[in-house]
Amino acid sequence: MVRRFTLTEHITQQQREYPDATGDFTGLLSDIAVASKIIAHDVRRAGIGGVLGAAGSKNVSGDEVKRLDVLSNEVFINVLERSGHLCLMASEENEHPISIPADFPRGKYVFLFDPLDGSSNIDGNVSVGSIFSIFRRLSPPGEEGIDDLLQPGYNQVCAGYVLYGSSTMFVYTTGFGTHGFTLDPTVGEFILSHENIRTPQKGRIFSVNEGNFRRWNGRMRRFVEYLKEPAGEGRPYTGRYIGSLVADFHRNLLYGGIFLYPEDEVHPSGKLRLLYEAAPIAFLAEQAGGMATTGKMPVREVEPTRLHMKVPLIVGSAEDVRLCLRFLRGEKIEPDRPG
Ligand code: P6P
Repeated sequence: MVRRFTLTEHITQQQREYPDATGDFTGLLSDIAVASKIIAHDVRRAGIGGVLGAAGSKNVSGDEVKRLDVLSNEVFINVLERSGHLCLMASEENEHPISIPADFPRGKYVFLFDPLDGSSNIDGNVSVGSIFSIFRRLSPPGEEGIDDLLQPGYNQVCAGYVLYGSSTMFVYTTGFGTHGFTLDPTVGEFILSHENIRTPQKGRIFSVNEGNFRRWNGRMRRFVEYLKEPAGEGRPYTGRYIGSLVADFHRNLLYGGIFLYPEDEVHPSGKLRLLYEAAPIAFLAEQAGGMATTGKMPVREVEPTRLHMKVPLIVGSAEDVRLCLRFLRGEKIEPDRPG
C-alpha cells in the first residue's frame, strides 16, 4: 500500500524542528485545515446551495462582496476564534481587527486572511482560493492590538493558501520549504502531493491583466512587450491570466513564470493587499526558490502602515522577476540578448 502522508502528520513532523514547541501551532494549522474543508464543501456546491451571487455590500477595499465571501469569512472566524491559539484576527472582509470573544482562551498567534480571493469569478465557476498569514503576537497577554497585525512579511511564521480548483489543494510554508497537499474527499484528509515545491528559475508564462496596459508606466509596458516579442530563446512567453490570484500564482509556481499586478493610473499602489495577499504569496514563492517584489523592494520587507494597505506585486520565477526589475530600473535590454 502506498504510504499517504497527511497534512496533520506533516505539521506534526515540522513541529519536531522546534524542541520547545507546545503543539499550539500544530493545533492552529489543523484548525485552518478544518475551516478549509468546510469552505471547499460550500464552494463545490455553490450553484445548488443558494450561495452564489452578490451579498449586496462592498468591503473596505471597495470590492463587491459575494455571499460566499461572507460565508467563508464566517467559517474562518467561527472555527478559529475558539481554537485558543489566536489573540487577534484580521480579514479582507472586516474593516477592523477581529477580537477573540471574552469566553474563549487567547493564544500567542495572530491570523490574517482573505477568506475567498477571486470571488468575483465564483459565479462563473472559476477557481478561487483562501490566503492566510500567521505572526507571533508582539504584545504581552491582554494587550493585543493593531501592532500585532502590522508586521513585515519577514516576521511571518507561516503562510499558505487553499486552492478550490479542479482539486482542492492546501499549500503552506513555515520557512522549511513550500509543500502542497491535495484533499482526498473520500477520507476528508489533505494528502501530501507536492513535497518541497521548487519553482523553475525561469518560466515561459506571464500573468497580468493587459486590459490595464495603457495605464502602466512606460517601463512596465516595455517589459511586457519584450516578453511578447518572437525572439527565439523562449520568447514570446505565453499569456495566462485567470484573474484569481491563487489560481494564477499556483500554476506559475509549478510551471514557472511571472505574475504581475503593477501600480497604474487607477491603482497607484497596485490592487493586491499586502498583509493577507502579497506577503503570504511572497513567503511561499521565496521558500520555493522564487522572488517577490513591489518593483521597488522585496515584498516581505515592506513595513505595513495600515491593515488593508495595497502594494504592487511582481512574483514568480527568479530570473523573470530579476529581468522585470532591470526594465523597471530603466536598463536598456538588447532585443536579441536574453535578459
Ligand atoms: P483584475 C480578485 O479580485 C483579485 O483580488 C485577485 O485574486 C486577482 O489576481 C485580481 O484581483 C484580479 O484583478 O483587476 O485583473 O480583475
